[in-house]
Amino acid sequence: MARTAAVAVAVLGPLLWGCGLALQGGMLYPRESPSRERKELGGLWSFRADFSDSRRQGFEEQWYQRPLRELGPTLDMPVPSSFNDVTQDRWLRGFIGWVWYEREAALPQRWTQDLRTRVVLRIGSAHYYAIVWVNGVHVAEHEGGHLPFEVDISKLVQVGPLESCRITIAINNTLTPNTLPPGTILYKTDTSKYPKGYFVQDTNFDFFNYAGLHRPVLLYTTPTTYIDDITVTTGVDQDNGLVNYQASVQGSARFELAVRLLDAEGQVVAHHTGAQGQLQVPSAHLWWPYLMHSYPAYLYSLEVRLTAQTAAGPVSDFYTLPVGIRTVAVTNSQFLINGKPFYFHGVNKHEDADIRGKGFDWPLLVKDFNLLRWLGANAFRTSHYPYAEEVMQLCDRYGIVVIDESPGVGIVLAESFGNVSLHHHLEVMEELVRRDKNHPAVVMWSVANEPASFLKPAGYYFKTLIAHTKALDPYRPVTYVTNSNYAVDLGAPYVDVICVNSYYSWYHDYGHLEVIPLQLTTQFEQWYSTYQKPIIQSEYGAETIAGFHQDPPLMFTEEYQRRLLEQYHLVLDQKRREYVVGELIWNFADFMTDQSPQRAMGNKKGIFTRQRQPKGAAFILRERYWRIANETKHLPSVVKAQCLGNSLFTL
Ligand code: GCB
Repeated sequence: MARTAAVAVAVLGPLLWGCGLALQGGMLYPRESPSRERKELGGLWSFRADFSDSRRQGFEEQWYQRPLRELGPTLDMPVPSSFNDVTQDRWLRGFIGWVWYEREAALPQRWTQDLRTRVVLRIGSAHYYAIVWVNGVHVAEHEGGHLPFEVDISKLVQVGPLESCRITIAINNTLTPNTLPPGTILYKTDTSKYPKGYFVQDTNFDFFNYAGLHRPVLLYTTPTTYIDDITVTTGVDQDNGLVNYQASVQGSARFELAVRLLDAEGQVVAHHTGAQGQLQVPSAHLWWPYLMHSYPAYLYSLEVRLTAQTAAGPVSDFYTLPVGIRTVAVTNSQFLINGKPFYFHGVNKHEDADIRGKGFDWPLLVKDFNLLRWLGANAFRTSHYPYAEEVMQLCDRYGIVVIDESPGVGIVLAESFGNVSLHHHLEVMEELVRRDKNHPAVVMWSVANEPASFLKPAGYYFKTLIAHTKALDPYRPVTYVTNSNYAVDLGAPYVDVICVNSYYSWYHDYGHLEVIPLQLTTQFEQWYSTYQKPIIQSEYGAETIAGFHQDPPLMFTEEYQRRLLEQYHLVLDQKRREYVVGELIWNFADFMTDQSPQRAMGNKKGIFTRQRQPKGAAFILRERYWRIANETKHLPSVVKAQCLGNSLFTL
């Protein structure tokens, strides 16, 4: 963004720096049930960006007090979507500061009149800092652009005859050294070069800082006494599946809980009563990753039924949680799922597409999963922030294993390793684990990507962050992704798996593909001899403009991308027999970045274009991933035959 306006962070300060909201509530994904309803608030919202120099006009004029359209011009803005690419306004595309969203929501009569109903407003993601008002009353604030937050608005809507309510959300996309990801507002003060008040947002990450209401906004109901949270962990004892559950209830201390576990055919296989317990499932179907079993991604349903006595009479609440029974473990050279060695052959993704930016979109999501399965990918990393909950649900259903990453990307300034940042980072990990803990697909947490982990405070920072994450979830390994030198990575002693990014023959030794085998071998051997931990090649790749061809290969052509991959694969094929447990290509698809001379309309390292069409490299990887899947010997013979015959495989 470049615009003459004295924004800024100093002025926004009191609102931006007030992090430290204690986690409240379990944040169970809103599902319909006999006791719960939901109402999507997607569609067109009224929208206005606050272009005033101070960016505070909206607060000064209290834009939340009256309908936005009564206070000035508004735009139609689709939700969910980023706002940046939807209009023809170049200032809005790069806008930094507060934008305002508003819409009226019609309310079913029962919601406003039945005082035993609890009405909750849930926002899937508002990037980056959000303040929410309902009918002009301040109800919530949230810091962080990639995780959901919600607020009970029953008291505001149960106030006599009311047919609708007005929801106003102000969102600020400014990134500071203490946000996640961090950023800096740079004021350009040389008046011979820049107009007065000129500033830009500087960041240390390689994707466009899209902003807006990126994920579904919805209202849902529960009874006033309700199931607030469920935590499930699973184990395997010989043939028995073990499902440990713990449920928490809000609204009454006098309640009973009954729990049933149903198999995929709807048959009850175990039951229990009480707020916690262990269900034993004889001859359990385990949750296996895609291509590792003839019936991958087996899901049971955990039905939780609450009955409570309240002053207003008896109340019931029902919630059903999908459950996959599986175990995860790490040795010094293997990653084990259900006790069997698992090799990650997959991709890194981004939430990114034309027009909608980071906005959630079902057609795009289903297309991406179809491409992953076509490719024979069994895993991806949520580079570089948590993805929508609906993505995690599809991973559970299709058996796509996930390395679930926090938005800790671009932590390079000393200030971003201080206590304020660390405190926020710990809180974000709490929000992430709270949201994703029950997904069988999630097998590892990644707390950061490419931090300056050679800086002195990084040792304490990662020791604390990883210990905290393990305390939150003792059942999953924890890592962060490094591009550091193996000898001076101060966080590496604390991770369970070394995830390393490298771009040989791309960011150096331009064009010299022949040096890759030596350099990559050295990389693996040095990391392994220093730490004796399993290693994942968590990024590698080459910028490739679809349709550029040259043989012998030159950089940016499809041929170069293919040859570079092949050089990496020579070494990966040796080392995966030793201690390398995975390879994730950078990137699944081309994606938008800030403008710079290094980026031609975004990052083009995708094996698919931004429109999800394959480049030549996609076919190389497809052949490879299916071949590796075959080697594991778990693949059912019919799938094997299709794969070996290279016939078009669709599931
Ligand atoms: C990296 C980063 C990723 C970039 C990629 C690249 O190491 O983790 O965010 O996009 O390199 O293409 O340079």
